[in-house]
Amino acid sequence: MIKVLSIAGSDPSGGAGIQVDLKVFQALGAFGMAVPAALTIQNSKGVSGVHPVQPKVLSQQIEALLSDIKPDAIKTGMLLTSDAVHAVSLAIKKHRIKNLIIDPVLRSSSGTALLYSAAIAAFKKDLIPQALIVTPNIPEAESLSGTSITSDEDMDFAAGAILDLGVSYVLIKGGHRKGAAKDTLYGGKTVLSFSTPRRKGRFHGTGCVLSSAITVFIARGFSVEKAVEKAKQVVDDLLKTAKPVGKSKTKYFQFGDN
Ligand code: PXL
Repeated sequence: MIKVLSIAGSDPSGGAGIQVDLKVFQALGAFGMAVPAALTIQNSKGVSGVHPVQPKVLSQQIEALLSDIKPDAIKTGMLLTSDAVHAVSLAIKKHRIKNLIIDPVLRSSSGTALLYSAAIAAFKKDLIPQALIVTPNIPEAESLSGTSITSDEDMDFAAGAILDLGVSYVLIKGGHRKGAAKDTLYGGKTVLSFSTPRRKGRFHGTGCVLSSAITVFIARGFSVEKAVEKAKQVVDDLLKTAKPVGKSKTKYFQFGDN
């Protein structure tokens, strides 16, 4: 049995955060676990509020789990506060977690901060160096690297700056740029690009689904290169069947026969 854990925000609408992470874990045949690090108030129209989980409660949730069950891989998503970043960083260090996948969630599509800017320094210093792979989109890569990205060369430079934080791999997701959805993986022997067709519409939770799928494939023992390639294919297949669930046109990923 493959066991995986998500430490991330709660999205009650089921499209992102720990809710969709668990759906991905289930769909890919892993035993999924989830610790909420923060709560969001949201529906298909966007996020209207965020609320931290008390740092002590967050630590206790993680400690209760990790003192009992050893996950084959852990992912983190929305952490919101520097207290949460510290709590997660300490637990990852204490339990010597090697397969750590970080989705460096900074903002929702509607613009709400999902990691406060005051927490970014601790995130870069304490958490990112412990990760096997971090999966920023372009704005997140800009924040983490402190550079701006308008060209492929800028992206290479930003990736170098993020690798310098001490993480082994960085996957920069190009979905925010024009053309095909091209993601680029840095940190291995060569730089690898993965392109899938751009699918029509606005989607909710794409980054969460990608990082959760990577987490399962890493837990199964695939190389980072292969895990990213397989996860990217999983996301592209799910994009084809995504559909709106609420009053907005934003499409949500569907698992099984909905
Ligand atoms: O997709 C980013 C994201 C991650 N985690 C949670 C979210 C969102 C976006 O809204 O709500 C909990």
